[in-house]
Amino acid sequence: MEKTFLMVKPDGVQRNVIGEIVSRFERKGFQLAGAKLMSIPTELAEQHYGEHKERPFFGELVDFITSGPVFAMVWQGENVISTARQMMGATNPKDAAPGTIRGDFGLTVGKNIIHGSDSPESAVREIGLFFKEEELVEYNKNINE
Ligand code: FUP
Repeated sequence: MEKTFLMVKPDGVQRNVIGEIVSRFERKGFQLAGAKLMSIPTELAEQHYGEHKERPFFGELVDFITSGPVFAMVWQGENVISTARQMMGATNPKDAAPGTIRGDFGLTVGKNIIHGSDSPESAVREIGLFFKEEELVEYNKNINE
């Protein structure tokens, strides 16, 4: 079953929307496979955002994501990678449609509430960066049967 890595960023944790965000993915029909509240070490943040290393906002990105706890999650289900991205909305909350997570809760691109893997390759990479195999749980909720 397809899996993706989703993370409520420090601004989302501070704004008390962890529950709301988890609830949206649950109600959609996706299944939670792992989750933890954690502080991201600088080294992990730099690895996670490695593709942006040369961008001018890289330093701010790493500072922000390490500025407070995040809620890291693995979700699974049919087309979860692209559907979760749709549910998150555009990267810049000013362009994100109402009804999406960023459209409803975010204001600026620097603080856009949630991260989600953008491809099968980044999902595998990011799940591996944040979770050990034994932290992920396999169980059957019979949702789509
Ligand atoms: P997304 O995949 O939607 O998270 O977006 P990107 O991978 O393009 O960007 C990663 C993060 O960099 C975003 F969540 C916000 C931040 N960012 C900026 O701060 N400024 C920019 O101009 C672009 C992205």
